[in-house]
Amino acid sequence: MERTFVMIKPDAVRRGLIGEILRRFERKGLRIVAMKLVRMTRREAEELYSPHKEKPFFESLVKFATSGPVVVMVLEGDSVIRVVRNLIGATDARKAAPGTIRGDFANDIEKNVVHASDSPESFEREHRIFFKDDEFVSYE
Ligand code: 3AN
Repeated sequence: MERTFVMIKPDAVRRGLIGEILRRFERKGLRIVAMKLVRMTRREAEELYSPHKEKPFFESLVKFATSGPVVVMVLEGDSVIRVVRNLIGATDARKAAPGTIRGDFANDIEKNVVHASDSPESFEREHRIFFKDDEFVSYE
């Protein structure tokens, strides 16, 4: 079974959207196998967004990610990386399809409500920033 790392960003937490976003993952049949509310450190944000280190928006992104609490989680399911990317919609929320999380709840490329891994390699790197192996819970 595949796993993916998901983060509910500070804009969504601030707006009271945690439940709404989790509801969409649960009703799709994805299983939450680890989850917590954290205030990310600057170091963690820099590691999470390290592929964008050279981009002009990097500093702004790190500031935003550390501006308030986030919910980090690991979801499990068949093809879950692709499935969650489809559920959240395009990076630029102004172009995200209606019915997707970003399409329905955001209208900005930076404050776009949710992050999810885009590949198994990203999942490996990203989830290790926040979770140890003994924090996963298996259940039927
Ligand atoms: P995604 O989150 O859809 O995988 P990435 O990995 O390309 O998108 O970008 C990571 C984050 O960087 C995005 N969620 C968004 O907040 C921010 N970002 C990406 N492109 C831009 C941009 N052109 N201007 C500002 N922020 C951006």
